[in-house]
Amino acid sequence: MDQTKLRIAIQKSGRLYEDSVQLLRECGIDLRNVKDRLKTESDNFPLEVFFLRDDDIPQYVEDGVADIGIVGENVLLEKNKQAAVVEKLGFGKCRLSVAIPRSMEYEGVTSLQGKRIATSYPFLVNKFLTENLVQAEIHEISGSVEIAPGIGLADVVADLVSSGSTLFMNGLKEVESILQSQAVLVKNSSLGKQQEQLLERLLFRIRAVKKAKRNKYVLMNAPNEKLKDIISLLPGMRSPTVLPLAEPGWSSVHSVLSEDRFWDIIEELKAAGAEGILVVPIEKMVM
Ligand code: PRT
Ligand code: ZN
Repeated sequence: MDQTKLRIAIQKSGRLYEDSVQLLRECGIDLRNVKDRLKTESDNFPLEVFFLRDDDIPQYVEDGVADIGIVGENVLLEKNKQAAVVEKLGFGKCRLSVAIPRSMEYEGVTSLQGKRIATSYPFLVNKFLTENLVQAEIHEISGSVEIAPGIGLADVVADLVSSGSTLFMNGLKEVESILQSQAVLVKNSSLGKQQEQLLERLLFRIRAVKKAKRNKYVLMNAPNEKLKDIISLLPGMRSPTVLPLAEPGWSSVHSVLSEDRFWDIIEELKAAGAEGILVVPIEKMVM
């Protein structure tokens, strides 16, 4: 086997597949033949990609069959394997929650005492119950957990939720959140030196892509007499770029804005006299 390659395990199909492949592509890593393959290699980065069921990824990374992997924190923690989180990736966000029939009385976790809980996450649910000193019966089922109360298999469920519409459609309501989850990059605990170096290169790119997504490039026209006020509103990487326009008395101001205060700042810029504001996505941000 070629030791100079970094081997990454990603989901073969499902909710994390598209975002995982897209992230690698945004990192400038060419991946061809990704459809219905067990593995593929990149031509322009020493990366080998294994396509697996998400449940198997923590084990593969713990065993070192893959050096790194992309998996949901929910799966990583449920499997309880030795794979360290190196980066949160910002997609696949969901929570593991306890949900009960809408008609059931609920006065806090003690209401779960003696109940039958259907879940695909027995380890995490058991931990939650233990921490809360509640005894309940866990029924492990692998899919369609939300129908369990309706068919009499369980009293309540603990399942992943994102919009909440699946619970709603099944007459359930969320009462406890056990875990907040998103996709993470994990690594084997004893990577070789070359693999560590390749991982550093990959991480550098992932961070540049993530940072770019959180920021926008903004261009606007400003009358020169208002420049001082406008510039004071802009954070920018160092300071904004100011260029004269063909029309005397006007300038073009360029800056980078982060999404947290984006709309507030745009409104303030308008109020301060900026015109023709253009907002452009940024592809990569290397600091
Ligand atoms: O075949 P494989 O085993 O690889 O895939 P899988 O079927 O086990 O997993 P998949 O593809 O469904 O999900 C992969 C990962 O996506 C999960 O482990 C989570 O980390 C993440 N994720 C994010 C979700 C959700 N959001 C999500 N909403 N996984 C599942 N759901 C399900 C949930 O179980 C419920 O049935 O979607 C339904 C609820 O969605 P809402 O929007 O109605 O609340
Ligand atoms: Zn799975």
